[in-house]
Amino acid sequence: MTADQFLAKQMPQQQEISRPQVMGILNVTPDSFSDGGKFASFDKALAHVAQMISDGVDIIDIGGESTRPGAVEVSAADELKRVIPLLKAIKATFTIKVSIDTSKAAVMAQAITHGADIINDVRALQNDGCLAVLAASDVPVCLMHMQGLPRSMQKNPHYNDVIGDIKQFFIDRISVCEQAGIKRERLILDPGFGFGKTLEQNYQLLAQLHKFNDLGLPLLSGTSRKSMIGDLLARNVDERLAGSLTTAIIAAQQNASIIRVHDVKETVDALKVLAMTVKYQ
Ligand code: 7PM
Repeated sequence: MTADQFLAKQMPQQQEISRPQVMGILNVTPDSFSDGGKFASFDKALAHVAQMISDGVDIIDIGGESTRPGAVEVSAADELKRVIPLLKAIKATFTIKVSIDTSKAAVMAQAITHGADIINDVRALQNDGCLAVLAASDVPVCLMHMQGLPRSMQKNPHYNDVIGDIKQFFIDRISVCEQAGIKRERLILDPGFGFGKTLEQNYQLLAQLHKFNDLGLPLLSGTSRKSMIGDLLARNVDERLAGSLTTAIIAAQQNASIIRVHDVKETVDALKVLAMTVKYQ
């Protein structure tokens, strides 16, 4: 399946104009920053999924490894324990696309076996074995850009040209994927807001997201509740909704295909309002 086929709505409602798909974040790590502890248990996670579906989510993103700046690494065994039972339960209970946020080949392989619809890798398949696992499957994969590693990436981000450097990274990774047997049509690109970028670099990327459209692949934008909003506005994580919605709209206006968010209901509303204006442009 190509990423575009994956993203195509099966039967668009008559009044529903095209809008990006909303990816709802389901964090299952105990230390996840925004929903910390709140959805830690299995039942609460499933209840959160049910709520997001009722709020209009298109894809559920399950993250088992905290990628927070400064985070420590999690073992594959721990990640598998957190992610796979939840994936199985979601697939058994609901009809919804599920994305697995992982950088580990073993987790990718198990996730694909148990019905994951997309692999979301903040390390863009650079870890050992990941290319081979994806090549043996046909699921779409999101390649995210990150400068440095979570532990230290926010220390001193540097680019010659933030758009140009990230675009070159995408071109290189697309080529590596194709050589490994992963068709270009399966790829989704994500500039990785907050992953080794200053506040100014994050906003330049957001303003110029459209410059990645010439690569001809779907774009994913993930800014929800991030420091680029909190630091600009001096807001705590639970006070970043207005900022997050604004960034979602700015990304959608530049043809982003997937918007990754915590606040599904509000984002779907905002995107519906935007979509209603698109036909008159
Ligand atoms: C703590 C801090 C926990 C930051 C989690 C995060 C992205 C992602 C994440 C993204 C894609 C978050 C991040 N961010 N995957 N995973 N794109 N594709 O804010 O921007 O959710 S983790």
